[in-house]
Amino acid sequence: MPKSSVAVVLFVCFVLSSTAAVAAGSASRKNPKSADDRKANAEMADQVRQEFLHAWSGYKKYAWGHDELRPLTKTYRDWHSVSLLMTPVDALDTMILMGLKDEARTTREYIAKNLSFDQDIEVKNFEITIRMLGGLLSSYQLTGDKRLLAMAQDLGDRLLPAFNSPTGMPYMFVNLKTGKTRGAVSNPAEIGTLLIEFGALSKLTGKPVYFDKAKRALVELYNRRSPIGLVGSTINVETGVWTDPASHVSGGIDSYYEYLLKCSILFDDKDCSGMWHTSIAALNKYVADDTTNGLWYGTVDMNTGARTATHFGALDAFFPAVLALGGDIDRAKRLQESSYKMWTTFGIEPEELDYSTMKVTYGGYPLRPEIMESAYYLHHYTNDPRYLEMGRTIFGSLVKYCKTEAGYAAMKDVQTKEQKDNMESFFFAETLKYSYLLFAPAKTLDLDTVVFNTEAHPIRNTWSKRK
Ligand code: DMJ
Repeated sequence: MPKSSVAVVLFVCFVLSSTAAVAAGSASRKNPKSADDRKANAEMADQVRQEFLHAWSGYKKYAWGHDELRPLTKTYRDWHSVSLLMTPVDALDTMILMGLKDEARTTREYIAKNLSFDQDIEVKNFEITIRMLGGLLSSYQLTGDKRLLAMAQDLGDRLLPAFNSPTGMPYMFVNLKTGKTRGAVSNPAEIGTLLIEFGALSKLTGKPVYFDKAKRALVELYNRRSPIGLVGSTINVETGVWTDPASHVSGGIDSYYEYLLKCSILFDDKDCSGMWHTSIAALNKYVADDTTNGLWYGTVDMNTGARTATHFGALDAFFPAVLALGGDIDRAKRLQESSYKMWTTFGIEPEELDYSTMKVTYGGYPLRPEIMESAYYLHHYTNDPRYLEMGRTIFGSLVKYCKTEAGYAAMKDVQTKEQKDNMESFFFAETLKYSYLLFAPAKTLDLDTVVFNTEAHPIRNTWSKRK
C-alpha cells in the first residue's frame, strides 16, 4: 500500500475504532463518572443527531443540489449562478462523525458525481477555502475516498491565482475558470485563514505550492503588524498599506489568530508558533478588557493600543476555544462566562453588543457555532459539567427559537426573536457538529489528535513521522 493510503486508513481506523488505546487521553478526562450522567449525555447527543436529521431532510426536500435551504419559504439559495453544493460538502463530515452512514454514503456519491469547479464564476477565496476545500479534505481523511482529494486538488489549483498580488497576500475574489482576481482591499481573516487547508492539501498531494503560497500570505500579513504587535481590520494586498487600524478579535480578524496557533500545532511550524506567541501577548495586553462585568476583548487602535470601542459579539465567542487550545484555561473560562452572559441575557446571542452597557448594537443571529465550539473545547480540557450545562441551554434555545417546519432559521433580531429565511451551511458543519461532540462519547473524535479548521472540519496530521 502506498504511504498516503496507509495514512488514510490509519486515520479512518483512529476515528471509528473503539479500542481502549484510541482517545485514551481525552476519554479519561471526558467520560462522565456516573451512569446517569452518561445516559443524560447520550440522550443529548441523540437529540442533536435528530435535529441534524430534521434540518437535513428539509434541505433534501426543498433545496437538494443547491447551496443552501431557505427554511421559511421552503426554497433554496445559490451563492453563484451555479451551485457548488455548499451544504452537502460542509455537512458531510458531520454526518460521518454522527454515524449517519446511509446519508453520508448518498451525499458523498452525489458530490463525487455532480460537483464541478470548472465554472466561470467569481468566488470568495476565504469562504470557498474554509467550507469547500476544508470539507473535502476532512471527508477524504475520514473515508479514504480519493475522488474527494482529487476534487480538493482541482479546487486548490483554481484558487491559486488569488495569491498573485505584489505582496503575495491574496485578493478576495478569484474566477474559478479564468483565474481573474478582484478585491485588493482585504482583511486579516481572509488573508490568514488559508494555511490549514492549503497546507494539508500540500501534505496530502506532495505538492508544496499550496502550503508555500498560504504560508507566505500569513507571514506577509504578520510582518505588517504595528510596533505594538497588533493588526488592523483592512489592508490593501497590492500596496501592503493598512486601510483601517481598528484591532479586535472579531469578524474580519478572528481566524487569523486561530490559524497562527493551529498551524503551529498541525504542521509543527516554528514560525507560526513564534507569530502566535507574539500576537497573543499583544492581544492580552491591549485588546483584552478586564471589567467589573467580566473579561471581554474589545476594539483598540492597532498603533496606539487606545480603546476605541467596547463591542463583543457572536463571532468573538470563538476566542475561549483558542485560548484554551493555547493553554490559557483561566482567561478561556472567564471569557466563556462573558459569552454565556451575552447568550442568556437575550435568550440567544446577538451578533454584537456593547459590553459596557450590555445593549445590543446589532441583533441578528445567523445560527453561529462559536459559543458552542468554546463550550466543547473547555469541556474537553477541564471536564467541568458547567460546559455541558451551557451546551444544554444553548441547544435548548436553538430548538425553541430557530427550529422551523423545514429546518432551522436564522434570527433577524434576538430581542424580538423574529426569524430570517436563511440556514447557512455552517449550521451543519459547525453548530451541530460541536453540539454533538460536546455530548458524544470521547471516542467519537479525540480533540487532541486533530486540528479543526475554522469551519469545524477536522484535519489530522497523517504525514509527519514524528506524529
Ligand atoms: C464560519 O464560516 C467560520 O467559523 C468563520 O471563521 C466565521 N464565521 C462562520 C461561523 O460563524
